[in-house]
Amino acid sequence: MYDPKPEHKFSFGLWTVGNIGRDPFGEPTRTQKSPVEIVHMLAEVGAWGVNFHDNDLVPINATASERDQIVRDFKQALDDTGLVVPMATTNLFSDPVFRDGAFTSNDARVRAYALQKTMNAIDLGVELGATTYVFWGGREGTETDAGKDPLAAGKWFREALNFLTGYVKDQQYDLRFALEPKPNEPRGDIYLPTVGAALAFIETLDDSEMVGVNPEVAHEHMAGLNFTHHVAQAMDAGKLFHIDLNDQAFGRYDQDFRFGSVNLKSAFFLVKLLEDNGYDNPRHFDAHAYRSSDYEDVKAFARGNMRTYLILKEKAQQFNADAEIQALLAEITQTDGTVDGFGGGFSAEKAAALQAHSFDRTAIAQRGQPYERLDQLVVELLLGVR
Ligand code: GLT
Ligand code: MN
Ligand code: MN
Repeated sequence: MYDPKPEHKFSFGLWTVGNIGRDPFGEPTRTQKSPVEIVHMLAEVGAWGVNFHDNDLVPINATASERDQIVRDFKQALDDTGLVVPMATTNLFSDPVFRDGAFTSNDARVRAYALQKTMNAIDLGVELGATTYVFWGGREGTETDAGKDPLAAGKWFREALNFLTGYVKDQQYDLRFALEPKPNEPRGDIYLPTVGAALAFIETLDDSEMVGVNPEVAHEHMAGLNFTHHVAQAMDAGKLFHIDLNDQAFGRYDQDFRFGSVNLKSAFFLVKLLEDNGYDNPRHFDAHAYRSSDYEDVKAFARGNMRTYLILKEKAQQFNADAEIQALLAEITQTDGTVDGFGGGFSAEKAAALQAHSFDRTAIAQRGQPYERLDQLVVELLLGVR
């Protein structure tokens, strides 16, 4: 009953299950798998979709004929397995040319090259079926603010996105953009560090209706923030085009752990938010297995992400059906009807009536708020004793 199905839209990047366990201190611990092998591995564990950066699939130095062969083989693997490509993105961070950023590099040639590389990568993504295009600006930032004007950087970033939505429209592609914020790493500070910053920036774009966000659990947690609240704000704005699910201890580097492996309770409230509100875009696990894992364990990792999500989804249904929990919620939110007339939009009459209304502040402050009881019920639900 916790088996993944296509309707769950569970996806993985080639770079997630394909992660070879390299870190800043150590060499790879797993051998490199080809994109075709990774597609088959994802099919074996029951995933629905596979995402990629241009260079996860086509090496940066590939010739045109090598590219075509790689794309043919990849399409064949998709056909053989039934996997789809919901999302694609550009690697604008690995090559040394991007050491000072891509769209926000101080070097105009780098900014132009980043546009060229992204247009080519958009073509590749669309050719393979992608309808969401992610922008994670890992190198868009600084170590020292002595060398880059943050206002100029914001202007360049905006110009780049305006150029690229123009390109998508000109090509008549069915493609939306999703900006993925992160506060730092690999840069000392990354521009547009949080979901809120990205949402505000999007409203300044020429084609803002084509641009949403791709929030990642780990990235808001790195900033010490409540991920669920940020996702809710994105949903409220109609901008939750995609989501990167994983987990992360607060205050650490970007750990990209298996979904639900660290902060189970936050994971529960996140799944509940998504499921209660009919989220229907891809659920991407942007995570990787521990460096100590072999590929059998990588498969266990991949299955674990999806299984935990589905278990939490069931727990959310249980929460909604639990009479005691619902009674407490009703008690917490119940009103006595005395202020019903003040809700909704402004009117001069309402304002006058509200100003004339007398509140028994002391009585209101004494009303019970049984959040301890409620939270303990959630804990017991999650611990499986309810
Ligand atoms: C990189 C990053 C992720 C982004 C990927 C998309 S690449 O692994 O840490 O959070 O989603 O560029
Ligand atoms: Mn991450
Ligand atoms: Mn991510």
